[in-house]
Amino acid sequence: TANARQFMLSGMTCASCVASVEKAIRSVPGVSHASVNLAERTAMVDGTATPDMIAKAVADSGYGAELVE
Ligand code: 9UX
Repeated sequence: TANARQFMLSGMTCASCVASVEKAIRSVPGVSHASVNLAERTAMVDGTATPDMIAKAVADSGYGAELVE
């Protein structure tokens, strides 16, 4: 997809964490699609939101996200 970015996530234990992280990422203005993979501890995010905005939203929810360059 256009402008897809991948993040490595930390702090997720269960499927409810996945829902929380997805909700946090989807709340960021400019995010058009976000999906979290619990097994791989990754998030794929589409849209115009900056990596910093996404990382901050995840951190504010109690988890960690780092852009995979
Ligand atoms: Mo599951 Mo995640 O009981 O913060 S919601 S570990």
